[in-house]
Amino acid sequence: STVVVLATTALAAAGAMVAVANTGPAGVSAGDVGVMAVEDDGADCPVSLPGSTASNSRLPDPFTRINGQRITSKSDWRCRRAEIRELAERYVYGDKPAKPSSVTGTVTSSGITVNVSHNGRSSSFSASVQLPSGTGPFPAVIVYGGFGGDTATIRSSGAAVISFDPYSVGREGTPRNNKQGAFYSIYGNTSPTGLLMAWAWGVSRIIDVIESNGGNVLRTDIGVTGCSRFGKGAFAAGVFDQRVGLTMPIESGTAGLPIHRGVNAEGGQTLSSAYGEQPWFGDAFGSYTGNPNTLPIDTHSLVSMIAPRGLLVMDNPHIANLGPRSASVAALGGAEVYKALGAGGNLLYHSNVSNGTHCANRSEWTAPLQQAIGRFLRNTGSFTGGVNMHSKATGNLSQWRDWTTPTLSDGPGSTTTTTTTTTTGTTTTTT
Ligand code: MCU
Repeated sequence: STVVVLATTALAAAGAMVAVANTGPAGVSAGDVGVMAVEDDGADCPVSLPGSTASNSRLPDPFTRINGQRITSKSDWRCRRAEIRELAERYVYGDKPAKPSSVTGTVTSSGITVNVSHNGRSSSFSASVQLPSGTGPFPAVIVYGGFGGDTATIRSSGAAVISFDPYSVGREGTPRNNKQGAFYSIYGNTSPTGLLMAWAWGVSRIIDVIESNGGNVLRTDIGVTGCSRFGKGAFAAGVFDQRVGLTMPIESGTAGLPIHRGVNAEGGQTLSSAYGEQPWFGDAFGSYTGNPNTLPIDTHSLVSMIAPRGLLVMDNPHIANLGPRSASVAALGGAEVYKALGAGGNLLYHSNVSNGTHCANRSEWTAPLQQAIGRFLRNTGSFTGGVNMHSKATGNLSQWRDWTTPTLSDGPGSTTTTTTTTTTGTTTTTT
């Protein structure tokens, strides 16, 4: 049994005060879509990051903790996931700060405004809304850039479309030491957090406003989608906010789904090219573009962070630059966590499309999109998960892993964590 005492002041300063013990779900039933009421259900988990990492040419085992122990129970996943989150922030994306001290705004049938202030700084941004027909409050899909997602099908499936301009939160075309946009107005222009995480933070703040002010217009059944660089963004948004019930990255390419360890060799956009093209990745990733084997996670770990929530990956096997084989390996690797949690049917990787035009609307994706919105945002109908790969780009997970998938028990895990906040401090007890 270990006891970790964290200083109350540090937590309060981070805006992350934990008031209630939250041990999460004891396990995930097959019908569970895993949406949480909070952005980060594992915020109270104790995580000690490693000082250095070993090189591993295969995908790191998602089921093995930083301390080397494998998890044994579904309830263990919550705090193992929190480790992956911390690693992803530190090595790949940069930190996503907890909810700012003030987030206010409005929701109407045509738009959302978001006003944020924190530590004496404030910023705001807005997004437009298009409702489906019928009576609200409606679920909603946040569409990065307003394009790339099949917005007509989203609306005819009963969900609103929120057109989010990610550049209002994190602009492209700036040097890393002078980042711009609503996120950087709050956290500083030299913040090492990259654009993908800044954009994800913007999505989380939109969800905050829907939570507090959605009224009869929108409810917090939230999907997120986007194509290409906005597919990279939509993926990160779903990874880092557990209130997102349906994540739908389209043709995301490097810095999105494709495994870092495979994308250069496959002929996709190289890691260094993506790192240099825009500050999408966090600044810290610059040390790993030439040696991804030393990263303690890979993108399959990010897929696993979405589990057991709905995930529909749409990819294009006809453009080598997108690294579609490496993207399928990430989905296959992450799917092992979905399966271990009893939710293998909640993920679909679909690249079986004939039209090779980048970011085209594709008829092959209409039915999966309709089903996903029904199942994960409207709680109606069923969703067929799995892998539907085009023969042009078929990943093979067995070449990429040296671990097996455990049978996780439903009972209490090998550790249980409880957090109690008192006037003298926050105590996290792990037994
Ligand atoms: C696939 O996403 C990106 C790609 O990483 C970039 O190299 C290229 O410039 O733009 C793509 C994109 O966002 O297209 C719309």
